[in-house]
Amino acid sequence: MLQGTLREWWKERVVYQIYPRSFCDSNGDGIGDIPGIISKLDYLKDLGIGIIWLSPLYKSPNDDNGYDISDYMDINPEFGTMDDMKRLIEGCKERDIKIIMDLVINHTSDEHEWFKESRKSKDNPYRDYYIWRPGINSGKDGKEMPPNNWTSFFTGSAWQKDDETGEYYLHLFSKKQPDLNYKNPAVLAEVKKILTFWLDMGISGFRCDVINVIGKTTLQNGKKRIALTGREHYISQPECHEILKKLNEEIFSKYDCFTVGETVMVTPQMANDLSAPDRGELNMVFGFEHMETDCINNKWFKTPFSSSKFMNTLFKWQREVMWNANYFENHDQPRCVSHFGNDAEFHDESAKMLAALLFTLRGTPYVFEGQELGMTNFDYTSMAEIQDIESHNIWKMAAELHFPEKVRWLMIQKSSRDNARTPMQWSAAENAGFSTGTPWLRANSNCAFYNVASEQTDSNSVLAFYKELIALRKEKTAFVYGDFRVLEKTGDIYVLERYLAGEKRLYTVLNFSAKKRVLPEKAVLLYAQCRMILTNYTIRRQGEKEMRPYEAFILEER
Ligand code: ISL
Ligand code: CA
Repeated sequence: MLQGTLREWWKERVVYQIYPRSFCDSNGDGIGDIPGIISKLDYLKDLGIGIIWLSPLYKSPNDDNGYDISDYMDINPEFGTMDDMKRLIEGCKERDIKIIMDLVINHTSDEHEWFKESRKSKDNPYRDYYIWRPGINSGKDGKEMPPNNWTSFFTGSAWQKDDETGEYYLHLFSKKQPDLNYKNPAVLAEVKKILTFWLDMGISGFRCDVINVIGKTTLQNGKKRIALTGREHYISQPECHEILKKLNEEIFSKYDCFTVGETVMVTPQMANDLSAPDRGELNMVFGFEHMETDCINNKWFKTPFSSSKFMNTLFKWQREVMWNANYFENHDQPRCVSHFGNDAEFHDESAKMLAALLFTLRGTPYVFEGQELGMTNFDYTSMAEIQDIESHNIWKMAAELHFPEKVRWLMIQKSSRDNARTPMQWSAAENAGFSTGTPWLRANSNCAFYNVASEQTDSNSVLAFYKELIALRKEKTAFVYGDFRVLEKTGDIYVLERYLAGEKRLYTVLNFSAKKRVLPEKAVLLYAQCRMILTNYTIRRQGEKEMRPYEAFILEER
Protein backbone atom coordinates (compact mmCIF):
# COMPACT_ATOMS: atom_id res chain seq x y z
CA MET A 1 0.00 0.00 0.00
CA LEU A 2 1.23 3.50 -0.77
CA GLN A 3 2.13 5.61 2.23
CA GLY A 4 -0.35 8.22 1.08
CA THR A 5 -3.22 5.92 1.85
CA LEU A 6 -2.06 5.22 5.39
CA ARG A 7 -3.70 7.57 7.85
CA GLU A 8 -1.35 9.25 10.30
CA TRP A 9 -1.87 12.20 12.64
CA TRP A 10 1.25 13.90 11.32
CA LYS A 11 -0.28 13.96 7.85
CA GLU A 12 -3.50 15.54 9.06
CA ARG A 13 -2.14 18.31 11.26
CA VAL A 14 -0.57 21.60 10.25
CA VAL A 15 2.87 22.35 11.70
CA TYR A 16 3.76 25.81 13.04
CA GLN A 17 7.45 26.62 13.44
CA ILE A 18 8.47 28.77 16.38
CA TYR A 19 11.86 30.47 16.39
CA PRO A 20 11.88 31.06 20.16
CA ARG A 21 14.26 34.00 20.17
CA SER A 22 11.88 36.04 18.01
CA PHE A 23 8.44 34.85 19.08
CA CYS A 24 7.43 36.48 22.36
CA ASP A 25 9.49 38.00 25.16
CA SER A 26 7.80 37.70 28.57
CA ASN A 27 10.34 39.47 30.78
CA GLY A 28 11.54 42.46 28.76
CA ASP A 29 15.13 41.31 28.17
CA GLY A 30 14.58 41.54 24.40
CA ILE A 31 14.78 37.78 23.86
CA GLY A 32 11.76 35.58 23.21
CA ASP A 33 11.29 32.84 25.81
CA ILE A 34 9.26 29.81 26.87
CA PRO A 35 6.83 31.72 29.15
CA GLY A 36 6.26 33.94 26.10
CA ILE A 37 5.35 30.92 23.99
CA ILE A 38 3.03 29.64 26.72
CA SER A 39 1.22 32.98 26.75
CA LYS A 40 0.46 32.56 23.03
CA LEU A 41 -0.84 28.98 23.05
CA ASP A 42 -4.43 30.16 22.82
CA TYR A 43 -3.54 32.19 19.74
CA LEU A 44 -2.04 29.07 18.14
CA LYS A 45 -5.00 26.92 19.10
CA ASP A 46 -7.32 29.48 17.57
CA LEU A 47 -5.22 29.51 14.40
CA GLY A 48 -5.91 25.79 14.17
CA ILE A 49 -2.42 24.33 14.00
CA GLY A 50 -1.84 20.87 15.50
CA ILE A 51 1.92 20.60 15.89
CA ILE A 52 4.56 23.07 17.05
CA TRP A 53 8.16 22.71 15.86
CA LEU A 54 10.45 24.47 18.31
CA SER A 55 13.76 25.68 16.95
CA PRO A 56 16.51 24.88 19.51
CA LEU A 57 15.88 25.85 23.13
CA TYR A 58 18.84 23.94 24.54
CA LYS A 59 21.81 25.40 26.33
CA SER A 60 23.98 27.19 23.78
CA PRO A 61 26.56 29.97 23.53
CA ASN A 62 24.52 31.22 20.51
CA ASP A 63 27.22 31.38 17.91
CA ASP A 64 24.50 30.17 15.51
CA ASN A 65 21.45 31.09 17.61
CA GLY A 66 21.03 27.78 19.38
CA TYR A 67 22.08 25.51 16.50
CA ASP A 68 25.33 25.18 18.46
CA ILE A 69 24.31 23.12 21.49
CA SER A 70 26.40 22.87 24.65
CA ASP A 71 23.93 20.70 26.60
CA TYR A 72 21.17 18.71 24.90
CA MET A 73 19.35 17.95 28.13
CA ASP A 74 19.07 21.43 29.50
CA ILE A 75 17.29 24.66 28.58
CA ASN A 76 19.10 27.85 27.67
CA PRO A 77 18.51 30.16 30.69
CA GLU A 78 17.65 32.99 28.27
CA PHE A 79 14.59 30.97 27.31
CA GLY A 80 13.61 29.84 30.82
CA THR A 81 13.96 26.66 32.86
CA MET A 82 13.20 22.98 32.51
CA ASP A 83 10.09 23.64 34.60
CA ASP A 84 8.94 26.19 32.03
CA MET A 85 9.51 23.57 29.35
CA LYS A 86 7.38 21.09 31.28
CA ARG A 87 4.65 23.70 31.61
CA LEU A 88 4.82 24.29 27.86
CA ILE A 89 4.43 20.58 27.15
CA GLU A 90 1.49 20.47 29.60
CA GLY A 91 -0.13 23.55 28.06
CA CYS A 92 0.12 22.01 24.61
CA LYS A 93 -1.32 18.72 25.81
CA GLU A 94 -4.35 20.52 27.24
CA ARG A 95 -4.95 22.06 23.82
CA ASP A 96 -4.22 18.90 21.83
CA ILE A 97 -1.13 20.42 20.24
CA LYS A 98 1.90 18.16 19.72
CA ILE A 99 5.48 19.39 19.98
CA ILE A 100 8.49 18.44 17.92
CA MET A 101 11.97 19.58 18.91
CA ASP A 102 14.88 20.52 16.72
CA LEU A 103 17.50 17.82 16.83
CA VAL A 104 20.94 19.12 15.93
CA ILE A 105 23.26 16.12 15.92
CA ASN A 106 25.62 16.73 13.01
CA HIS A 107 27.62 18.95 15.33
CA THR A 108 27.70 20.29 18.89
CA SER A 109 28.96 23.58 20.23
CA ASP A 110 32.69 23.77 20.90
CA GLU A 111 31.56 24.59 24.44
CA HIS A 112 29.90 21.18 24.88
CA GLU A 113 31.62 19.09 27.58
CA TRP A 114 32.43 16.39 25.01
CA PHE A 115 34.37 18.83 22.87
CA LYS A 116 36.08 20.49 25.81
CA GLU A 117 37.41 17.04 26.72
CA SER A 118 38.09 16.05 23.13
CA ARG A 119 40.41 18.93 22.41
CA LYS A 120 42.55 18.30 25.54
CA SER A 121 44.71 15.44 24.23
CA LYS A 122 44.92 12.84 21.51
CA ASP A 123 44.24 10.03 23.96
CA ASN A 124 41.31 11.62 25.75
CA PRO A 125 38.31 9.22 25.83
CA TYR A 126 36.24 11.91 24.05
CA ARG A 127 38.83 12.50 21.33
CA ASP A 128 36.99 10.27 18.85
CA TYR A 129 33.64 11.96 19.42
CA TYR A 130 34.83 14.46 16.82
CA ILE A 131 36.79 14.34 13.58
CA TRP A 132 40.43 15.22 14.16
CA ARG A 133 43.24 15.05 11.61
CA PRO A 134 46.78 16.40 11.40
CA GLY A 135 47.54 19.15 8.89
CA ILE A 136 49.30 18.47 5.62
CA ASN A 137 52.65 19.85 4.58
CA SER A 138 52.22 20.93 1.00
CA GLY A 139 55.91 20.52 0.33
CA LYS A 140 56.28 23.64 -1.80
CA ASP A 141 56.94 26.34 0.76
CA GLY A 142 56.55 24.00 3.69
CA LYS A 143 53.36 25.77 4.73
CA GLU A 144 50.95 23.59 6.62
CA MET A 145 47.53 23.07 5.01
CA PRO A 146 44.27 21.73 6.48
CA PRO A 147 43.66 17.97 6.12
CA ASN A 148 41.59 18.45 2.94
CA ASN A 149 40.06 21.15 0.72
CA TRP A 150 36.48 21.00 2.05
CA THR A 151 34.71 24.32 2.59
CA SER A 152 32.12 25.13 5.23
CA PHE A 153 28.45 26.09 4.72
CA PHE A 154 29.34 29.43 6.22
CA THR A 155 32.33 29.99 3.82
CA GLY A 156 36.06 29.30 4.33
CA SER A 157 37.84 26.06 5.17
CA ALA A 158 35.82 23.41 7.00
CA TRP A 159 38.83 22.75 9.27
CA GLN A 160 40.06 24.62 12.29
CA LYS A 161 43.49 24.08 13.82
CA ASP A 162 43.42 23.69 17.57
CA ASP A 163 46.45 24.80 19.56
CA GLU A 164 46.15 22.26 22.35
CA THR A 165 47.14 19.26 20.22
CA GLY A 166 48.16 20.96 16.99
CA GLU A 167 45.56 19.00 15.01
CA TYR A 168 42.56 20.19 13.00
CA TYR A 169 38.87 19.41 13.64
CA LEU A 170 36.15 19.31 11.00
CA HIS A 171 33.29 21.83 11.12
CA LEU A 172 30.84 21.91 8.19
CA PHE A 173 29.24 24.99 9.80
CA SER A 174 30.92 27.62 12.02
CA LYS A 175 34.19 26.89 13.76
CA LYS A 176 32.22 26.86 17.00
CA GLN A 177 30.20 23.90 15.61
CA PRO A 178 32.56 20.88 15.46
CA ASP A 179 31.13 17.86 13.59
CA LEU A 180 30.47 14.68 15.54
CA ASN A 181 32.13 11.44 14.45
CA TYR A 182 29.49 8.79 13.72
CA LYS A 183 32.12 6.18 13.02
CA ASN A 184 32.42 6.07 16.83
CA PRO A 185 29.50 4.00 18.24
CA ALA A 186 29.68 5.93 21.53
CA VAL A 187 28.31 9.01 19.71
CA LEU A 188 25.17 7.23 18.57
CA ALA A 189 24.69 5.84 22.07
CA GLU A 190 24.72 9.43 23.41
CA VAL A 191 22.21 10.52 20.76
CA LYS A 192 19.85 7.72 21.75
CA LYS A 193 19.96 8.90 25.38
CA ILE A 194 19.03 12.40 24.27
CA LEU A 195 16.11 11.20 22.13
CA THR A 196 14.77 9.03 24.92
CA PHE A 197 15.08 11.86 27.44
CA TRP A 198 12.84 14.16 25.38
CA LEU A 199 10.39 11.55 24.14
CA ASP A 200 9.83 10.40 27.72
CA MET A 201 9.12 13.99 28.66
CA GLY A 202 6.23 14.08 26.21
CA ILE A 203 7.71 15.32 22.95
CA SER A 204 6.16 13.90 19.77
CA GLY A 205 9.09 13.89 17.43
CA PHE A 206 11.99 15.74 15.90
CA ARG A 207 12.98 18.02 13.06
CA CYS A 208 16.40 16.62 12.30
CA ASP A 209 18.85 19.36 11.39
CA VAL A 210 21.06 18.77 8.30
CA ILE A 211 20.55 15.10 8.95
CA ASN A 212 21.74 13.89 5.56
CA VAL A 213 25.30 15.13 6.13
CA ILE A 214 26.05 13.22 9.34
CA GLY A 215 27.89 10.35 7.63
CA LYS A 216 31.23 11.23 6.06
CA THR A 217 32.33 8.37 3.80
CA THR A 218 35.91 9.50 3.31
CA LEU A 219 37.89 12.61 4.09
CA GLN A 220 39.46 12.87 0.64
CA ASN A 221 39.69 16.14 -1.22
CA GLY A 222 36.47 17.14 -2.93
CA LYS A 223 35.88 18.31 -6.47
CA LYS A 224 36.53 22.06 -6.44
CA ARG A 225 33.29 24.09 -6.44
CA ILE A 226 32.13 27.67 -5.82
CA ALA A 227 30.36 26.48 -2.68
CA LEU A 228 30.67 23.38 -0.53
CA THR A 229 33.70 21.67 -1.93
CA GLY A 230 33.70 18.16 -0.48
CA ARG A 231 29.95 17.66 -0.54
CA GLU A 232 30.11 14.41 -2.57
CA HIS A 233 31.78 12.78 0.44
CA TYR A 234 28.98 13.49 2.91
CA ILE A 235 25.60 14.17 1.22
CA SER A 236 23.17 11.27 1.84
CA GLN A 237 25.87 8.64 2.23
CA PRO A 238 25.22 4.95 3.14
CA GLU A 239 26.38 5.61 6.71
CA CYS A 240 23.63 8.21 7.16
CA HIS A 241 20.98 5.66 6.14
CA GLU A 242 22.44 3.10 8.54
CA ILE A 243 22.32 5.52 11.43
CA LEU A 244 18.74 6.57 10.72
CA LYS A 245 17.62 2.97 10.45
CA LYS A 246 19.11 2.25 13.86
CA LEU A 247 17.51 5.31 15.44
CA ASN A 248 14.16 4.43 13.94
CA GLU A 249 14.28 0.80 14.94
CA GLU A 250 15.57 1.34 18.45
CA ILE A 251 13.89 4.62 19.40
CA PHE A 252 11.37 6.31 17.09
CA SER A 253 9.32 3.19 16.40
CA LYS A 254 8.82 2.69 20.15
CA TYR A 255 6.97 5.99 20.49
CA ASP A 256 3.98 7.62 18.82
CA CYS A 257 6.19 10.20 17.17
CA PHE A 258 7.26 11.48 13.77
CA THR A 259 10.43 12.80 12.22
CA VAL A 260 11.10 15.33 9.49
CA GLY A 261 14.62 15.60 8.17
CA GLU A 262 16.17 18.82 7.01
CA THR A 263 18.07 17.46 4.05
CA VAL A 264 20.38 19.64 2.01
CA MET A 265 20.95 19.18 -1.72
CA VAL A 266 18.54 16.27 -2.03
CA THR A 267 16.82 15.06 -5.18
CA PRO A 268 13.33 13.52 -5.03
CA GLN A 269 15.00 10.11 -5.29
CA MET A 270 17.19 10.84 -2.27
CA ALA A 271 14.12 12.17 -0.44
CA ASN A 272 12.31 8.87 -0.99
CA ASP A 273 15.37 6.90 0.03
CA LEU A 274 15.30 8.75 3.35
CA SER A 275 11.56 8.81 3.96
CA ALA A 276 9.65 6.11 2.07
CA PRO A 277 7.82 3.98 4.67
CA ASP A 278 9.54 0.75 3.71
CA ARG A 279 12.95 2.34 4.34
CA GLY A 280 12.30 2.65 8.08
CA GLU A 281 14.20 5.91 8.45
CA LEU A 282 12.39 9.27 8.55
CA ASN A 283 8.74 10.16 7.87
CA MET A 284 9.35 13.08 5.53
CA VAL A 285 12.07 15.53 4.53
CA PHE A 286 12.44 19.18 3.63
CA GLY A 287 13.90 19.58 0.17
CA PHE A 288 15.43 22.83 -1.01
CA GLU A 289 14.94 22.63 -4.77
CA HIS A 290 11.79 24.78 -4.97
CA MET A 291 13.37 27.40 -2.70
CA GLU A 292 16.31 27.81 -5.06
CA THR A 293 14.74 28.00 -8.52
CA ASP A 294 15.76 31.67 -8.63
CA CYS A 295 19.38 30.99 -7.66
CA ILE A 296 22.53 30.36 -9.62
CA ASN A 297 24.67 27.89 -7.73
CA ASN A 298 23.62 29.17 -4.33
CA LYS A 299 21.16 31.56 -2.76
CA TRP A 300 23.50 34.56 -2.79
CA PHE A 301 23.34 34.79 -6.58
CA LYS A 302 19.82 35.43 -7.77
CA THR A 303 18.09 35.30 -11.13
CA PRO A 304 14.61 36.76 -11.64
CA PHE A 305 11.84 34.65 -10.16
CA SER A 306 9.81 32.61 -12.63
CA SER A 307 6.52 31.09 -11.51
CA SER A 308 6.83 28.24 -13.97
CA LYS A 309 10.28 27.15 -12.78
CA PHE A 310 9.04 27.28 -9.19
CA MET A 311 5.78 25.47 -9.88
CA ASN A 312 7.34 22.81 -12.11
CA THR A 313 9.77 22.00 -9.31
CA LEU A 314 6.94 21.71 -6.81
CA PHE A 315 5.03 19.53 -9.29
CA LYS A 316 8.02 17.25 -9.75
CA TRP A 317 8.25 16.73 -5.98
CA GLN A 318 4.48 16.18 -5.84
CA ARG A 319 4.74 13.51 -8.53
CA GLU A 320 7.84 11.75 -7.31
CA VAL A 321 8.00 12.00 -3.53
CA MET A 322 5.71 9.79 -1.49
CA TRP A 323 4.93 12.27 1.29
CA ASN A 324 6.19 15.87 1.13
CA ALA A 325 7.02 18.35 3.90
CA ASN A 326 5.68 21.50 2.23
CA TYR A 327 7.10 24.87 3.20
CA PHE A 328 7.70 28.27 1.63
CA GLU A 329 9.70 29.84 4.43
CA ASN A 330 11.55 29.09 7.66
CA HIS A 331 14.17 30.67 9.93
CA ASP A 332 16.85 30.33 7.23
CA GLN A 333 14.88 31.71 4.29
CA PRO A 334 13.48 35.06 3.20
CA ARG A 335 9.77 35.67 3.81
CA CYS A 336 7.67 34.03 1.09
CA VAL A 337 5.59 37.11 0.29
CA SER A 338 8.85 38.97 -0.43
CA HIS A 339 10.55 36.02 -2.15
CA PHE A 340 7.82 34.52 -4.35
CA GLY A 341 5.04 37.10 -4.08
CA ASN A 342 4.93 40.87 -4.35
CA ASP A 343 5.16 42.63 -1.01
CA ALA A 344 5.02 46.12 -2.53
CA GLU A 345 1.95 46.25 -4.80
CA PHE A 346 -0.02 43.11 -4.03
CA HIS A 347 0.95 42.22 -0.52
CA ASP A 348 -2.24 40.64 0.73
CA GLU A 349 -3.23 39.12 -2.60
CA SER A 350 0.10 37.39 -3.15
CA ALA A 351 0.47 36.28 0.49
CA LYS A 352 -2.97 34.66 0.27
CA MET A 353 -2.32 33.12 -3.15
CA LEU A 354 0.84 31.47 -1.78
CA ALA A 355 -1.13 30.20 1.20
CA ALA A 356 -3.80 28.69 -1.08
CA LEU A 357 -1.05 26.92 -3.00
CA LEU A 358 0.76 25.69 0.14
CA PHE A 359 -2.40 24.13 1.55
CA THR A 360 -3.39 22.57 -1.77
CA LEU A 361 -0.15 20.62 -2.17
CA ARG A 362 -0.11 17.02 -1.02
CA GLY A 363 1.95 16.60 2.14
CA THR A 364 2.23 18.12 5.61
CA PRO A 365 2.08 21.95 5.52
CA TYR A 366 4.54 23.98 7.60
CA VAL A 367 3.85 27.59 8.57
CA PHE A 368 6.69 29.70 9.96
CA GLU A 369 5.81 32.21 12.70
CA GLY A 370 4.51 35.43 11.16
CA GLN A 371 3.92 33.88 7.74
CA GLU A 372 0.23 33.78 8.64
CA LEU A 373 0.35 37.59 8.98
CA GLY A 374 2.13 38.14 5.69
CA MET A 375 5.29 39.27 7.47
CA THR A 376 7.87 40.56 4.97
CA ASN A 377 11.65 40.72 4.70
CA PHE A 378 13.39 43.19 7.03
CA ASP A 379 13.59 46.93 6.35
CA TYR A 380 17.17 47.39 7.56
CA THR A 381 19.51 49.80 5.82
CA SER A 382 22.96 48.52 6.81
CA MET A 383 25.02 45.61 8.14
CA ALA A 384 25.05 47.27 11.55
CA GLU A 385 21.53 45.92 12.07
CA ILE A 386 22.34 42.36 10.96
CA GLN A 387 23.08 39.68 13.56
CA ASP A 388 23.30 36.44 11.59
CA ILE A 389 26.74 34.81 11.43
CA GLU A 390 26.14 33.52 7.90
CA SER A 391 25.37 37.04 6.60
CA HIS A 392 28.47 38.49 8.24
CA ASN A 393 30.69 35.78 6.77
CA ILE A 394 29.26 36.27 3.28
CA TRP A 395 29.62 40.04 3.60
CA LYS A 396 33.32 39.59 4.42
CA MET A 397 33.91 37.07 1.66
CA ALA A 398 32.20 39.24 -0.96
CA ALA A 399 34.35 42.18 0.16
CA GLU A 400 37.49 40.08 -0.30
CA LEU A 401 36.28 39.31 -3.81
CA HIS A 402 35.92 43.09 -4.40
CA PHE A 403 32.16 43.09 -4.85
CA PRO A 404 30.95 46.72 -4.65
CA GLU A 405 29.22 47.56 -1.40
CA LYS A 406 25.88 48.16 -3.12
CA VAL A 407 25.91 44.68 -4.65
CA ARG A 408 26.87 43.13 -1.33
CA TRP A 409 24.02 44.85 0.46
CA LEU A 410 21.58 43.71 -2.21
CA MET A 411 22.74 40.12 -1.66
CA ILE A 412 22.18 40.47 2.08
CA GLN A 413 18.78 42.10 1.63
CA LYS A 414 17.54 39.34 -0.61
CA SER A 415 19.01 36.32 1.12
CA SER A 416 19.96 37.05 4.73
CA ARG A 417 18.50 34.68 7.29
CA ASP A 418 17.66 37.66 9.48
CA ASN A 419 14.79 38.38 7.06
CA ALA A 420 12.86 35.64 8.83
CA ARG A 421 14.16 36.35 12.31
CA THR A 422 12.74 39.81 13.00
CA PRO A 423 10.37 39.84 15.99
CA MET A 424 6.91 38.36 15.59
CA GLN A 425 4.44 41.20 14.98
CA TRP A 426 1.83 40.97 17.72
CA SER A 427 0.59 44.54 17.53
CA ALA A 428 1.31 48.04 16.23
CA ALA A 429 2.87 48.95 19.58
CA GLU A 430 6.55 49.67 20.00
CA ASN A 431 8.74 46.66 19.09
CA ALA A 432 5.68 45.11 17.46
CA GLY A 433 4.39 44.12 20.89
CA PHE A 434 7.14 41.47 21.01
CA SER A 435 9.04 42.92 23.95
CA THR A 436 8.88 45.81 26.39
CA GLY A 437 12.69 46.00 26.27
CA THR A 438 15.07 46.37 23.34
CA PRO A 439 14.64 43.40 21.00
CA TRP A 440 17.79 41.46 20.04
CA LEU A 441 16.87 42.18 16.40
CA ARG A 442 14.88 45.27 15.42
CA ALA A 443 11.21 44.77 14.53
CA ASN A 444 10.05 45.66 11.03
CA SER A 445 8.32 49.05 10.94
CA ASN A 446 5.53 47.56 8.86
CA CYS A 447 4.26 46.06 12.11
CA ALA A 448 2.02 49.12 11.92
CA PHE A 449 -0.12 47.24 9.34
CA TYR A 450 0.79 43.59 9.58
CA ASN A 451 0.19 42.41 13.11
CA VAL A 452 -1.93 39.93 15.03
CA ALA A 453 -4.06 42.50 16.87
CA SER A 454 -5.30 44.26 13.75
CA GLU A 455 -5.52 41.19 11.53
CA GLN A 456 -7.60 39.40 14.13
CA THR A 457 -10.33 41.98 13.80
CA ASP A 458 -10.26 42.08 9.98
CA SER A 459 -12.10 39.27 8.22
CA ASN A 460 -10.18 40.05 5.01
CA SER A 461 -6.72 39.80 6.55
CA VAL A 462 -3.99 37.35 5.61
CA LEU A 463 -4.40 35.87 9.08
CA ALA A 464 -8.12 35.27 8.52
CA PHE A 465 -7.29 33.57 5.21
CA TYR A 466 -4.77 31.21 6.87
CA LYS A 467 -7.33 30.34 9.52
CA GLU A 468 -9.88 29.49 6.85
CA LEU A 469 -7.39 27.34 4.96
CA ILE A 470 -6.32 25.46 8.08
CA ALA A 471 -9.97 24.82 8.96
CA LEU A 472 -10.70 23.72 5.40
CA ARG A 473 -7.88 21.19 5.46
CA LYS A 474 -9.33 19.70 8.63
CA GLU A 475 -12.75 19.48 7.06
CA LYS A 476 -11.87 18.11 3.61
CA THR A 477 -10.07 14.79 3.69
CA ALA A 478 -9.26 15.13 -0.01
CA PHE A 479 -6.89 17.99 0.88
CA VAL A 480 -4.91 15.58 3.04
CA TYR A 481 -5.10 12.20 1.38
CA GLY A 482 -6.32 13.03 -2.11
CA ASP A 483 -4.22 12.61 -5.24
CA PHE A 484 -2.66 15.75 -6.62
CA ARG A 485 -3.01 16.58 -10.30
CA VAL A 486 -2.12 19.55 -12.46
CA LEU A 487 -5.06 20.14 -14.81
CA GLU A 488 -3.73 23.22 -16.51
CA LYS A 489 -0.68 25.45 -16.63
CA THR A 490 -0.85 28.27 -19.13
CA GLY A 491 1.51 31.16 -18.59
CA ASP A 492 1.13 32.04 -14.94
CA ILE A 493 -2.28 30.42 -14.51
CA TYR A 494 -2.51 27.08 -12.74
CA VAL A 495 -5.46 24.79 -12.18
CA LEU A 496 -4.76 22.11 -9.59
CA GLU A 497 -6.93 19.23 -8.48
CA ARG A 498 -7.18 17.10 -5.35
CA TYR A 499 -9.17 13.92 -5.70
CA LEU A 500 -10.02 11.22 -3.21
CA ALA A 501 -12.46 8.40 -4.00
CA GLY A 502 -15.77 9.01 -2.26
CA GLU A 503 -15.07 12.71 -1.68
CA LYS A 504 -15.91 15.80 -3.69
CA ARG A 505 -13.15 16.97 -5.99
CA LEU A 506 -11.34 20.18 -5.03
CA TYR A 507 -9.77 22.61 -7.48
CA THR A 508 -7.37 25.46 -6.82
CA VAL A 509 -7.09 28.12 -9.50
CA LEU A 510 -4.15 30.54 -9.26
CA ASN A 511 -2.79 33.52 -11.11
CA PHE A 512 0.87 33.49 -10.11
CA SER A 513 1.67 36.95 -11.46
CA ALA A 514 1.20 40.67 -10.86
CA LYS A 515 -0.64 41.03 -14.19
CA LYS A 516 -4.20 40.35 -15.21
CA ARG A 517 -4.47 37.07 -17.07
CA VAL A 518 -7.10 35.26 -19.10
CA LEU A 519 -8.78 32.45 -17.27
CA PRO A 520 -8.45 29.25 -19.32
CA GLU A 521 -11.66 27.74 -20.69
CA LYS A 522 -11.31 24.72 -18.42
CA ALA A 523 -11.36 26.93 -15.35
CA VAL A 524 -14.38 28.91 -16.61
CA LEU A 525 -16.26 25.64 -16.98
CA LEU A 526 -15.19 24.37 -13.59
CA TYR A 527 -16.26 27.66 -12.09
CA ALA A 528 -19.74 27.24 -13.53
CA GLN A 529 -20.02 23.68 -12.25
CA CYS A 530 -18.53 24.09 -8.78
CA ARG A 531 -19.09 25.90 -5.56
CA MET A 532 -16.52 28.51 -4.60
CA ILE A 533 -15.26 27.76 -1.09
CA LEU A 534 -12.45 30.29 -0.71
CA THR A 535 -11.14 33.29 -2.61
CA ASN A 536 -8.65 36.11 -2.06
CA TYR A 537 -10.76 38.63 -4.01
CA THR A 538 -14.30 39.27 -2.95
CA ILE A 539 -16.38 39.34 -6.10
CA ARG A 540 -16.19 37.11 -9.13
CA ARG A 541 -18.97 37.09 -11.69
CA GLN A 542 -20.23 33.94 -13.41
CA GLY A 543 -18.55 33.61 -16.80
CA GLU A 544 -15.91 36.21 -16.04
CA LYS A 545 -12.79 35.44 -18.07
CA GLU A 546 -10.21 37.53 -16.32
CA MET A 547 -7.91 36.58 -13.46
CA ARG A 548 -6.79 39.54 -11.37
CA PRO A 549 -3.20 39.89 -10.07
CA TYR A 550 -2.36 36.98 -7.75
CA GLU A 551 -5.99 35.93 -7.71
CA ALA A 552 -6.59 32.53 -6.14
CA PHE A 553 -9.77 30.59 -5.52
CA ILE A 554 -10.70 27.14 -4.39
CA LEU A 555 -13.64 25.31 -5.92
CA GLU A 556 -15.50 22.23 -4.76
CA GLU A 557 -17.51 19.88 -6.92
CA ARG A 558 -21.21 20.27 -6.27
O1 ISL B 1 20.57 28.55 5.57
C1 ISL B 1 21.10 28.02 4.66
C2 ISL B 1 21.35 28.72 3.48
O2 ISL B 1 21.42 30.01 3.84
C3 ISL B 1 21.50 26.65 4.66
O3 ISL B 1 22.68 26.40 4.02
C4 ISL B 1 21.54 26.15 6.07
O4 ISL B 1 22.74 26.49 6.66
C5 ISL B 1 21.35 24.68 6.01
O5 ISL B 1 20.09 24.53 5.50
C6 ISL B 1 21.41 24.08 7.37
O6 ISL B 1 20.52 24.68 8.23
C7 ISL B 1 20.38 24.20 9.52
O7 ISL B 1 21.62 23.92 10.15
C8 ISL B 1 22.47 25.04 10.41
C9 ISL B 1 21.73 26.19 11.06
O8 ISL B 1 22.54 27.33 11.01
C10 ISL B 1 20.41 26.49 10.40
O9 ISL B 1 19.71 27.49 11.07
C11 ISL B 1 19.65 25.20 10.37
O10 ISL B 1 18.35 25.35 9.87
C12 ISL B 1 23.57 24.53 11.30
O11 ISL B 1 23.02 23.87 12.40
CA1 CA C 1 12.91 37.06 27.55
